[in-house]
Amino acid sequence: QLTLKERLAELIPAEIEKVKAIRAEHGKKAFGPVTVDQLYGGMRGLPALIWDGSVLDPEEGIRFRGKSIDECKKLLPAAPGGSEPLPEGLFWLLLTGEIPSKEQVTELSRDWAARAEIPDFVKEIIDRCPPTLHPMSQFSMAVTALNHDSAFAKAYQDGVSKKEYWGYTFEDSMDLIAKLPNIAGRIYRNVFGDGKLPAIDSTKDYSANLANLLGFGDNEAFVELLRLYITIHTDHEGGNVSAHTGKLVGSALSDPFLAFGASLNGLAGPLHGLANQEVLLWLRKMQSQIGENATDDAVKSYVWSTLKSGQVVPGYGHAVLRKTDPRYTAQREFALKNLSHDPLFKLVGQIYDIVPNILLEAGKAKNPWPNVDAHSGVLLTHYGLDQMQFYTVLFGVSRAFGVAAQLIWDRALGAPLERPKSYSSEAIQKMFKDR
Ligand code: CMX
Repeated sequence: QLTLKERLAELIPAEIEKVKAIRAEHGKKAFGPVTVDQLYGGMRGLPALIWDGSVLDPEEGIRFRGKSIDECKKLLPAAPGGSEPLPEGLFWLLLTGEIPSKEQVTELSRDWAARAEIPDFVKEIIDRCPPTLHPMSQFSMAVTALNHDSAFAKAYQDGVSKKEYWGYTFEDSMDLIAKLPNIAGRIYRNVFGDGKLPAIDSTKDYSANLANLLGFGDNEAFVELLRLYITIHTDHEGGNVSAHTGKLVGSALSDPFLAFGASLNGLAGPLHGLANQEVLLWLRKMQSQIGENATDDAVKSYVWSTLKSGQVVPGYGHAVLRKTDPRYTAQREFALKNLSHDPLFKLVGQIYDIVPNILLEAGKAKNPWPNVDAHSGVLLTHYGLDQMQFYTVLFGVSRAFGVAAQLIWDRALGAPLERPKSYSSEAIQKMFKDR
């Protein structure tokens, strides 16, 4: 059976030809008009990027290489005795468009375990962070520092040919993904525990090792949750802040550690990945104000008070989606199966029945439905991982899979430096003076 790198080496030449042919045939065709609103409005809907790994349909949600979350759950290999998909399989799918065999997935788990150790100086960087420094800042610092050993950066300095870029990017990406559990685990244990970490077990899968580093290795339900969690958080097409940042920074031929460090800083914003922390804070604040078994009316007036004080309802709305996020639904299904009586899960369900109507009535949000972040914290809290400042780190570990896959393909296809055009408001006024 081929390794992932061997299979990629087979696929790349045909893909290069495919892109050449598309550009030769369609290269000069237009997508349609670009409006001034799009320039001022966060480029919403602007066609600007190519990424085959995943595509987001506003109504249906994400598909990874054409496969819905439900299809991935059915098709991707699970751990022995488990039923959730292994994220190793999703990484294979993102990179190749193919479903790997059980053996290929096991080989990836083994490879990542073998690469998991982090350099001593990176351990020291993490250990010297004050526990008051947000885990995401610690995370991005540690990831950036991994560039010390970048195979790509070294090869570039040694004058390697462009044709070889993807191979070094692949090696760095594998190292990056492999080292994240040790980084995340160290941050978690330093900030919330006694700083002591168990060793990686080379016979276990990625999620089992991560769970163990966090102190939940004995809880098989939590391990299964992590497998699902990582799988659904990996990628969300190319334009979201973390994915696009990774691609943008990578386009300067910054190595995968530098590029993904930048992704993490974007993910750390409250309108993006930090929303999973914000949801839990918001729920806890709600409970402290209106009690644990609040009536619908009390919840409604709490939601309105959030909106009236000029804040967003975290976990609701989306820049592209216009329906309930299937990543939310996948987590809800997990909860129904494993923790249906959890009081906080019930509150999340109660909010689902209330918030969309209020957001519609308020009349601003284009999408009143929940996104992925509305649900994840409740599941983690159920198993005892209730330190919400850590939640976005887990999102970050997962997002590395998508960003890495994109970086590898960008280097394989020779993606150029990104450099869109910016305009001044004065130029816009002049340009459209008489139109
Ligand atoms: N609560 C209150 N107001 C909201 C809202 C929400 N959940 N979602 C959107 N709005 C408001 C916007 O703030 C905006 O207000 P202004 O006109 O005053 O600026 C208006 O509705 C229109 O916004 P939109 O076009 O519907 O949404 P955007 O594409 O601009 O932004 C997002 C999308 C996700 C940032 C926004 O819905 C939001 O802030 N949601 C809450 C934070 C959140 O859950 N983020 C996580 C997203 C998923 C992820 O990346 O992890």
